[in-house]
Amino acid sequence: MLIVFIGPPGSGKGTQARRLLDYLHIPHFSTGELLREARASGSSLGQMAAQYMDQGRLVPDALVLAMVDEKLRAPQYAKGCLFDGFPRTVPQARAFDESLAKRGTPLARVLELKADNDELIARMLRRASAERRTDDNPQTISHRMEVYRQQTEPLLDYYRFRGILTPIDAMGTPDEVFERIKAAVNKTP
Ligand code: B4P
Repeated sequence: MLIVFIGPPGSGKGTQARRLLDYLHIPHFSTGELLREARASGSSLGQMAAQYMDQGRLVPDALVLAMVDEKLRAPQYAKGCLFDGFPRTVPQARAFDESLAKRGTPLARVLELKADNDELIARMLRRASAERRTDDNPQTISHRMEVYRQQTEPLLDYYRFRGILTPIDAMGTPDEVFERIKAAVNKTP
């Protein structure tokens, strides 16, 4: 089963992906985590990506797609996967579709996590003090929200049109949100 999580920063993509992978026993593929790992490794990709991430901008499609293409060749992703934070733009979604068509593995479901702006900001500010992520500061957070509206929200129509988009209320505790996600996944053919 191939599942995609789409949602604004702070909506719980990473949080819920970790729960769902334990439930479905499929691997987790987070472009945010891969980019943070690339950055920590000091690779040229990581250094380039860091400049965008620290400003709250999306890493350019060509860089992300090259990284995804290489990583997705690993056999562990052949049967099923939970994509968290990818695709994030319409060009990424189109390239992703082409690659899935070649593999003969269509997307089963796209889950859209929805939460109020004030709650999203509060969550990221709490994470800022706990984890010290370089992109969790008030200025960058507000830019990331704007980038989501401009560059990622158009993807919702792309998947809604195909009948595979399910909105999930991401307000409430992580356990409450996870119950809604499980219900949506269990209805997926
Ligand atoms: P991501 O790593 O995807 O980060 P994010 O959008 O902030 O979401 P994340 O998954 O980390 O947070 P979550 O909502 O779970 O991306 C970071 C950056 O990488 C992007 O800005 C971009 O620059 C780059 N990037 C990544 N993918 C890319 C792509 N495909 N193309 C281009 N660039 C890309 O949780 C946030 C906090 O809320 C946590 O502390 C969590 O504990 C808390 N929380 C979650 N659910 C909660 C709940 N129900 N109640 C209370 N707190 C909750």
